[in-house]
Amino acid sequence: MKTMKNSLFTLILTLSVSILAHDNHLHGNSDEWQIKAYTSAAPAFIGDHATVISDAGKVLRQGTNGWTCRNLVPMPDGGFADAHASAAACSDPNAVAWVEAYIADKTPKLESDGWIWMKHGDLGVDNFKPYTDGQKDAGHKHYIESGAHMMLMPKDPSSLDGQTTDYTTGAPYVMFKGTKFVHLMIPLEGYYDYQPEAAPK
Ligand SMILES: [Cu+2]
Repeated sequence: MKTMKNSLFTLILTLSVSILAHDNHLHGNSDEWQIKAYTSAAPAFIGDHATVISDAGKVLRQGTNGWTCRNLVPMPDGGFADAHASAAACSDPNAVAWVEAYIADKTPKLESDGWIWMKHGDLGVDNFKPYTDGQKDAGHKHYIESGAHMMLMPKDPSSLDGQTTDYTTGAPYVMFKGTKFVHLMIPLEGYYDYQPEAAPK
């Protein structure tokens, strides 16, 4: 009887541990999951040496190359469904200043142009309206759910004046034109995976 109780206890313990481990894996909220998801927004030769910030703002890993990887949208209860939903991004120091300005709704002040890698894409925005992140079904006219891309965050917003805002040609295009958050989107392979109807015909 004692042995049976013991083995039942062991079974229940094993089951709970594996359910918990599975849960973390599915919901993308463990430190390990966050490091993997966020750093893989850049090529490994950058992501592997980058600092990683958790959703809670904690440094999960100190990097050595000046790049910082983190999520750009807040984590929902239970964690992210996948890296795409987290808007994982790896930014150089100038782009970090841009991201902080966007979060705080302040005018970005950059020392030089900044760069951001987003190989997992994100849940999208209206190309002309800041702070429409993830509002896919809100009826925005120029909503684009991005696949893999890079972004150039300009020190001088007027440097992008001559560039197109058309996101359906595959060429680099301007996002948030006429606002303090204007920047250049650079589509990479797979950019239109989440919105094939916007892809070049
Ligand atoms: Cu953008």
